[in-house]
Amino acid sequence: MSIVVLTGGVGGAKLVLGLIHTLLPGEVTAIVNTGDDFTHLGLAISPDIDTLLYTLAGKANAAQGWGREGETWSFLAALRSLGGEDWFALGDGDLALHVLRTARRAAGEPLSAITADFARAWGIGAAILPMSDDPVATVVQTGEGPLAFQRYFVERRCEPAVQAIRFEGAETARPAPGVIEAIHAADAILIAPSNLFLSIDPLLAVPGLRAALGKARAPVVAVSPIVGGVAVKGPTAKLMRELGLEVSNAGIAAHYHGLIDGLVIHNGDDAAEGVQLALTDTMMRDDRDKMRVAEVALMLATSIGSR
Ligand code: FO1
Repeated sequence: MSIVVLTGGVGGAKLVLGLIHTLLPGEVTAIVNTGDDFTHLGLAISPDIDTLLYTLAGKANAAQGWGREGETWSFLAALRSLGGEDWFALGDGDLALHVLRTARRAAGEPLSAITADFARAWGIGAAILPMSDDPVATVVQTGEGPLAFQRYFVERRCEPAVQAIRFEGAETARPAPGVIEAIHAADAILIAPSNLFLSIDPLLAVPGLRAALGKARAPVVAVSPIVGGVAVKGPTAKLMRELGLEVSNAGIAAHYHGLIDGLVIHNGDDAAEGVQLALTDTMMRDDRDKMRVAEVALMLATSIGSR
C-alpha cells in the first residue's frame, strides 16, 4: 500500500501517527503545509513539519500541541532578559531544529533534504515532504490589515476577524521533489483533519499539486475537522464563520468540492452530499483513537476504489 496524506497542524499529525500504527511506516508519505513557516530572530521556523517530526518520533508535547515533551526554556528567559521578542516561544531543545535548518538553508540546501535528514536521524520511517521547497507564506487579511500567519495565530491568538487568506509566493512555488510522484503512485490519498483554510488550502495553492490530485487514480478521502458540530482545536470554526462557510460537514464537502471522493465524519454529525461517507468517533485522544480514524479512512478509500 502507498498512502499519501496531506497534513498540517496538530490534528493532521494525529492522523499520520494513526496511519503509521496501522500500516508499515514506509507505506506512508506525508505532504506537509509550509505556509506557517517564517523567519523569526533570523531562524527558519517550519512549525507543521516540526509538529510532525516530534509526533512521529514520540517527542511531541501532546498536551500543548506543538514543541517537545519535557522542554526547558533557558534560552527564552535569557532572550526576555535582553528585551528580545518572546511572543513566539522557542524552547532549548526546539532550537536545535531551527538552528540546524537555518544553517543548512543558508548553505543552499533545500527544506526537503533537511527534513528528510531530520526524519532519518530520529528513526522516522514515513516520508515527510514539504509541499514545496520554495517559500509560501500564509497571510491573513484582517480589519487591521494583513497579518503574517504566526502574528495572527500566536501573537494575536486568532482574535482579529478574517476577511481573506492568501498564500504569498504560491503562484511561483514548485511542488517539492517526490510530491507529484507520490500522488501519482498512491493507492489512497487522505486529507487530514487539519484546518482547511490554514493547513490544507496552502497545499492546494501550490501549482500542479491540486491538478495531480485531480488526475490521481487513487481515491481522495478527507477526515472532517468538525467533531460534534464544532471544530476541534484552533480557529477552524471561527474562520469558517468569518469566511462564510457553514460550520458543518456540508460546508467541508463544499470547500473540497470536486477534490474529494469520500469524507469521514463524526457519529451523529450532519451528512454531506455528493461524497461517500464513513462514520466513526473522529475524536483522536489516544493512539487507539488515531488508529481507528486512520483505519476508517483507509477502508472508505478501499471501498471507493480506484477512479
Ligand atoms: N504556538 C503558540 O500558540 N505559541 C507559541 O509560542 C508557539 C511557539 C512555537 C515554536 C515552534 C513551533 O514549531 C511552533 C510553535 N507554536 C506556537 C505552534 C505554531 O504556531 C502552530 O503549530 C502552527 O503554526 C499552526 O499549526
